[in-house]
Amino acid sequence: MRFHVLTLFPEMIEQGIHTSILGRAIQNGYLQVETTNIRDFSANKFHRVDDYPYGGGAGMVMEAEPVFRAHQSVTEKLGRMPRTIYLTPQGKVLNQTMVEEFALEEDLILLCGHYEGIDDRVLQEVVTDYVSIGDYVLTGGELGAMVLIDAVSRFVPGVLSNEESSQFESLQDNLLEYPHYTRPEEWHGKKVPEVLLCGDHKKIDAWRHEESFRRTKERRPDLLENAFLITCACDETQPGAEQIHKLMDELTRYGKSIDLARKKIRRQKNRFGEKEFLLLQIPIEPAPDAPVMDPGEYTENFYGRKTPLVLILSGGEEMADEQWNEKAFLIESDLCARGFLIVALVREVPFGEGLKRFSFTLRDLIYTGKWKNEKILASADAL
Ligand code: 6GU
Repeated sequence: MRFHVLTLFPEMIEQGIHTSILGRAIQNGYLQVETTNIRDFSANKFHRVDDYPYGGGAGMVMEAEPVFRAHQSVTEKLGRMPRTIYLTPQGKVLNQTMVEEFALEEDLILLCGHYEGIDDRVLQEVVTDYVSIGDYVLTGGELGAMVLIDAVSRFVPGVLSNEESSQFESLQDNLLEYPHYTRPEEWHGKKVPEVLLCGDHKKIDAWRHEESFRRTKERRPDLLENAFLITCACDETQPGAEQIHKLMDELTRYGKSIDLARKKIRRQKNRFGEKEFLLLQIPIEPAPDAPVMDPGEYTENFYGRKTPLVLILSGGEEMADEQWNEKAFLIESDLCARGFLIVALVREVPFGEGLKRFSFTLRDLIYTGKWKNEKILASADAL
């Protein structure tokens, strides 16, 4: 992955990134960080890049032209227009989902401002994303760019070694990580929790999940507002079951799964609460070899209590749009009547890169609470 930083203080970036894990990743060729000094593109013989603001007021404003030329020098070299992120307290506050999404890009241009900001006209022309690193004001965008580079690089293959990359990260599932312990077993009279020594991994996982929850409640109760236990329910005998499990792996580490192919499971009552999130995949048309003949049979014992639901209606490729919509509407209405809130309606879980993108869309929807205001309606290829 390549980062191209446009800045008035390239030495600040250079000094920051050549140590530790990032330094190693750059040496090993997994990352490239190039800086471009905006001052080199000044049209002025004194290399000035700022001027007084129109309309008066305090401070100086960075001129449009040097920023534009610096940006152009990068895009011309690349022969394309990569995403360009302007680091500013007026941006969207960086979170883990955004970080992982940025990590999918081949190149990112990071634009750092100074003084009171940059002439808005050049921002309108080159910037695709406005990003802030928190609700406070910094003297310039460089520290923001470095924070972003560090966080994004962790998701670039090869940057972290096996020991460094953690499958269980703080903030997955909107929960903080559980506490960690290493030798000795007793230190300053404090013992390592017994359960960690028992060797029973199911028990250990359950304990860690509880501790994560306890910690989050104590330290970041705001995160719990949008923390959900995700369950996926699908007919494991039907095509697409594998895709939905892949999707689950992208969304959560504490997910549950219900196999609707099992008669016993369909017959028992399945109740879901407000703090649960359901991914439900059912065929819109009964397949000849399916264990049930009507989509409704899959969920007749499902009950929600304002439980958000992502509905995947698979199959039905030969159905006319009108017929499809009618059928989908009936299934949706039935689920709504049973206490579910439909957040998204999808025809199929996408494959490959599309799956990743879809999972980011869902994560953004689930873990930021956006699902309360937006509903996504899409076929897989539209995502
Ligand atoms: Cl990314 N830049 C500046 N200048 N101030 C900030 C920021 C970025 N994020 C929070 N405050």
